[in-house]
Amino acid sequence: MTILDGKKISNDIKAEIKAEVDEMKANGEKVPHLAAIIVGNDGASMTYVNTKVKACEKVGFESTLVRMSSTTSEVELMDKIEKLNKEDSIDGFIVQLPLPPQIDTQKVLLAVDPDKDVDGFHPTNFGKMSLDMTSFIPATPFGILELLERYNIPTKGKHTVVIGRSHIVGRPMSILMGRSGFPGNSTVTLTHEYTKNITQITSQADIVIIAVGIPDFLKAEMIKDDAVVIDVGITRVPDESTKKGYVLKGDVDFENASKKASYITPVPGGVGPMTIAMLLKNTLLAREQRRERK
Ligand code: BQF
Repeated sequence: MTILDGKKISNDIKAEIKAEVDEMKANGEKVPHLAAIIVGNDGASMTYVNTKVKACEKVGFESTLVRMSSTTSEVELMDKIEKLNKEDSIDGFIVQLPLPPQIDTQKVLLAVDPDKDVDGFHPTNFGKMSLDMTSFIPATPFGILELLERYNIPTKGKHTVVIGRSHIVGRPMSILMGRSGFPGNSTVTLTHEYTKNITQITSQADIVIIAVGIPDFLKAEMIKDDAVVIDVGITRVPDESTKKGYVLKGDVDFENASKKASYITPVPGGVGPMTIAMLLKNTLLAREQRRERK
């Protein structure tokens, strides 16, 4: 069994990005600039967005954090998005999810300029991705592709089972694994909460990608010998014995499934760090595309 070391690979990617930024600087070019809007002060969301700002610093990007109160109206948020769309110094920006209930997330994501949509959540980018056109690929699915590629894990003709149909992970992942090329060329099954006899399906999977947010959902008994297991879950479970007061739990019963799997991602240190690295990658691509356009 090989552990897919997302922490290490993400550091490799960050070093590659930093080298490109250093070259941009040496050539007197503008460096990539990422902005993030966070609405409210949810603990996990603040952690995520701070991780992103720190990652920008590490690779030499400029970053701007826009903090808005939890009582922000949809109109106020839309105004801010319009400003970032127009602001020439910003190459890409994200709206940290989830948003408070008074705000319509779909409407907000539609307002982001697709050329600055480094999260790849705008329908234009989702459509382009589905049609094999150049687009921003959502950071988590992009990170999973990158892990499969860098560990040279065969995907052609394999049966990939994706568990969970979220717009951010499961749905795009199911599309990407079925595209032509590597990683891709998989036969894909997308399962969700109404799927009957899920064990019968997962037992036939060469690759299982799970993103449901339910700790220990995938048991060793549900996978076949030598399956590749990608765990996207990152649930905070209260734990008084730790400094933070919680531990991160994946969707996979790692202790037992790891004995059966050929490759498996840990939590933490698997897919999570890859998400951050690929957000940076998308921001670098956004800068390069904007540079070419003018
Ligand atoms: C790690 C996210 C659910 C909802 C909104 C490193 C992250 C997580 C784990 C991280 C996530 C999850 C992010 C680890 C960003 C991934 O070491 O295992 C990094 O920061 N993530 C997000 O921005 O919004 C979310 C999950």
